[in-house]
Amino acid sequence: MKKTRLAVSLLAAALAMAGCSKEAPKTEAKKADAGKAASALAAEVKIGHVGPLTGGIAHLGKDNENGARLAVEEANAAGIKIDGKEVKFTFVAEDDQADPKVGTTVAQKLVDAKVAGVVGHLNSGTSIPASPIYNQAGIPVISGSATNPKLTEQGFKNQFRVVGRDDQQGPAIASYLASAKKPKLVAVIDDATAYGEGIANEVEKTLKAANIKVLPREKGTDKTTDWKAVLTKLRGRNPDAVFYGGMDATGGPLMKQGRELGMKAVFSFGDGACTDKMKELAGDAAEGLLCSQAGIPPQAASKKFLDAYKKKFNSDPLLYAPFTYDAVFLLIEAMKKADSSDPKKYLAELQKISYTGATGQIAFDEKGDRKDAEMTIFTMKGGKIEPIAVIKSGKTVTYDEFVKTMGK
Ligand code: ABU
Repeated sequence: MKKTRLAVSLLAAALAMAGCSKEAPKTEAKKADAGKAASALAAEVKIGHVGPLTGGIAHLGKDNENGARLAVEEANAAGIKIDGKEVKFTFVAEDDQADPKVGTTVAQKLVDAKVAGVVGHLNSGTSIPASPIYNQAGIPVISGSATNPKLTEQGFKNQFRVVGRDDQQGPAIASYLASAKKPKLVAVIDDATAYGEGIANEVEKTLKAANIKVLPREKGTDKTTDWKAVLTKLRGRNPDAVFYGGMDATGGPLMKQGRELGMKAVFSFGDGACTDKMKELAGDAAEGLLCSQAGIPPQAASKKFLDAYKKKFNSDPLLYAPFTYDAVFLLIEAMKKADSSDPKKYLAELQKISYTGATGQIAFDEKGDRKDAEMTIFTMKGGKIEPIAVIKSGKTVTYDEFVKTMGK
């Protein structure tokens, strides 16, 4: 009896195993079918963003990243279809630490991750050395903040920017300084980066062309926060104005120490130091500074963008977040037009795009620069930078006049 029961159990086990092995191909086939169905429904497209997320200007990197991240989330919510498939955009964020070497390393990392497009880098000093890597890989890159002209002067057809250039921004802030403050002698300082040195050169050129005397150049680095030696030397020459080419992390201490040393000069800056952070870093000394941004002011961006940014991040954009937001949507718009996320196929659409974004009408010239980029001049008033004038196509209007033209 026992033997019979054992034989029955063994037979049942054998049949179960045989059943399993017959069932396996069916399950695998089902899985494969399900996979095919899913891939018809959704395709993953990676969008890279890169900027400094650590170090002295991490607040600016985060602002840029926020703009791009918001755009990716909105695009996913919109259920965009490309080549018949609903696309899931994946945001791949990298930290280049504002360091040229790290910039090239993370650029290669994004290429290896097979991103379809990149928004970044924040700095000209990282964007320029990273650009041949993206060019070699044929991946479209749009910077929302790098302003050194060289970036788009290398003949790379995949490189774009949605802000203006320092050969527009430098003359804009220098001309405004010259006409509003009428300095006779100006000190120019830079942080020895591609951006800082480049914009300082443009400012100096414009001032000299207006017959304004410029003192021999003084230099620091993008890490300098003790400017006392430089400023003590300059104080002896009693300049009417100072221009600093560099970022707010170093520009804030520069202005604070200048005032502490009793300098009465007008302090002026380019976009890297044209943020409310200057008040935090320089305190009351920041009052009255002049500075420029290479685009419309963030508060002039579309209401849709501003409301969504505030809702998501519980703060207002600091500097160029509306531009990185637009940069993501430019990549996606070009993909939609090409009906492909393959960089080889959608690049041509990006080159000829005409798109109305949060920062206005965007089209690129043959170099990849934004056509007709605005330049805005600001002053620090009551602890906030306030736009006072906008320059577009060589014409300067007050900010209030500009806002009227925007219908806001
Ligand atoms: N445009 C100001 C900061 C970014 C840059 O390095 O160009």
